[in-house]
Amino acid sequence: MHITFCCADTRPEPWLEGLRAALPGATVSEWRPGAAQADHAVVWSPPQQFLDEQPGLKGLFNIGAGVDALLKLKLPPAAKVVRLDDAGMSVQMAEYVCHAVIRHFREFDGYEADMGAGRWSFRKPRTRADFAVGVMGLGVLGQRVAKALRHFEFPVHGWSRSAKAVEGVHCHAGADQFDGFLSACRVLVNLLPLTPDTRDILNRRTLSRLQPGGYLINVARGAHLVDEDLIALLDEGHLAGATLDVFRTEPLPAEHGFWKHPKITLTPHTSARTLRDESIAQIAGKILALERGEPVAGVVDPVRGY
Ligand code: NDP
Ligand code: OXD
Repeated sequence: MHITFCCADTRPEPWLEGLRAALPGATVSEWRPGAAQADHAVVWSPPQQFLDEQPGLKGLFNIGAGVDALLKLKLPPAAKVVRLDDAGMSVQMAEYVCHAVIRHFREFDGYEADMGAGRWSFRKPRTRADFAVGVMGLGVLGQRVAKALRHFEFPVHGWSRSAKAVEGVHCHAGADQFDGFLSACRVLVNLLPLTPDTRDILNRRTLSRLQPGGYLINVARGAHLVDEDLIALLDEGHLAGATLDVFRTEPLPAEHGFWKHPKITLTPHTSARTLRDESIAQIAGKILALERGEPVAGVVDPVRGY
């Protein structure tokens, strides 16, 4: 069996060594133009030339959870596209989102500014019940985040395409229940995949439906958010703030209005990093399962887009 590796912005050696150790019977090599046909590929943002030269691939293993960039390319006809299914990302996402929600709810930025200015001043405790959190996307990451938020006793709502039952979470589903979901929430967390249905979904109309003093946490993809609508709602005062980890253009261009906005907290697409060892173990296990003709989790439906 031949495994080829073609991942942008990723040092190949540790991945190649890890895959060789996990798949001792396989030949594992970094792709170069003109390389021989492989059986499976481990990829992140591969060039179209790679896919064109590997028409016989049986599996394309994306070393991330989101496949929006991959699905824009013309893929080998028989290849199953398989995304990372947690692989250590959900606990990171839960940490990140809970941190952002608590930082906002407990007004830690305000305390930091006060203490920095030598002011010993208390703020009135806020009521948790007034800070219902809505999680858009109740998949692998969204469910973990929703459950983590419940540990801190926030009211939690979730929204997905198909109906779900998650203990302690008010679940809403489908386009018909979207507006009701939004108006039940004050803090909104986006964990949707980027698809034609979800592009630009965070816009003036939808964000205006959040309760006054609303707060946005976008950890999914930059193209879910209409940037200028967010800035307008922050400046008009309907939204109190936002934490953004993902952007339409990454790295975020130096001139972008998000950088210096006083109500926006930024991180550089780091909320849930791909963990190499966990990812290699998961991908190797799935390659072996596919070779045995067994089903694997995380196979992408190219029509649905996730
Ligand atoms: P999943 O595929 O497990 O979950 C996706 C969820 O979104 C599902 O609940 C799905 O509904 C729901 N959904 C999809 N389309 C719609 C729609 N049109 N309307 C309502 N709900 C919809 O994905 P993951 O949880 O693993 O990952 C989510 C996203 O997080 C990734 O696609 C990626 O973009 C982003 N991500 C960001 C990272 C970062 O570092 N910032 C790291 C990792 C991921 P249903 O359950 O009914 O199918
Ligand atoms: C992912 C990501 O999709 O890193 O996994 O954004």
